Amino acid sequence: MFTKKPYHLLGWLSIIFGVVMLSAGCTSSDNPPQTPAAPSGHTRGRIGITYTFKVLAADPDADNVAVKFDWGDESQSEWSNFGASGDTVSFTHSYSDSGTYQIKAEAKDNKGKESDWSPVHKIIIGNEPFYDDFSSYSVSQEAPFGEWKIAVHGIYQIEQAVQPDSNTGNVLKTDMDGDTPSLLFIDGDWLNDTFEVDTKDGEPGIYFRLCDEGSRGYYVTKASGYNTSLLLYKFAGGVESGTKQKIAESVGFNPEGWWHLKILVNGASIKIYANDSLLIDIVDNDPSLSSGGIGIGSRYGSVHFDNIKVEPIE
Ligand SMILES: [Ca+2]
Ligand SMILES: [Ca+2]
Repeated sequence: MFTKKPYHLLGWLSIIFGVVMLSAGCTSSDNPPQTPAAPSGHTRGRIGITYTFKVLAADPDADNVAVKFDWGDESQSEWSNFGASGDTVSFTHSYSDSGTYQIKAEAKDNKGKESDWSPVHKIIIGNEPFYDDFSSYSVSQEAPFGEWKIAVHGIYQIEQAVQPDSNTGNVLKTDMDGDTPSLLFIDGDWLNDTFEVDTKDGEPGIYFRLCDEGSRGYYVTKASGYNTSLLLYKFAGGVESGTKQKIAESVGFNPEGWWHLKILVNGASIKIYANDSLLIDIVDNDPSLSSGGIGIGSRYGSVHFDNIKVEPIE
């Protein structure tokens, strides 16, 4: 039919050409936002507590972007307000049941184009125990791995070594970055619990009730050299340059090789056992540090860790 009426063919061709040009114009001027990276935030929490999760949203055309979260409990957030491309957007959420939830986010630009869903961030709700013997990582692997996140830059590497049980296996070696103490942590929210670690060498930092992404909390360390003691500090404003306050000390503590630390926190009571001896037993009533995460790192020199265990007290 077009051959009989060539002017119709020309008309159709010009329409098709116009549509192709129009859509080419659209795709070059409005691409969807980049698929966001997995949201960040707590990996462990408790029922009914509100936690903050963050995601960075960016658009290749530098359009303003809004973000929406899927909380993994069959609920989603509203879209956020539009903000500048490259901004980090925060949302809060609480869970009403225990379980493991997969949190993801998507972005849309102010022209209505939506990104794909991000990879998921997992959170375990319900005051669950935690255990890590580092066997699930590969030798020479460096943190972050598993649920461990870096709060302060340093060296965190899986090594093969003789473990506390005398068998050869994976342990974690942490070291300082220049003069700065290192801190690797689990962004959990345990209330009352026992926290146990095996450690050897150097002066470890063993942190508990960590809040604000590891920037404040308690830590235990061992002083070696001229003074040998087990020390308990409270710190705020980061372990690198913030304030610290010594709240307990047990002198004459100088173990050889692997030693076992157990911290029992229950309300304001803090009991610290080293190789099963109760060395520190104090009450520190501080409502701003009533729950939080755990951490390990080097206060001085190179330190080894194995068999990290947290068990909530019901
Ligand atoms: Ca765009
Ligand atoms: Ca191990």
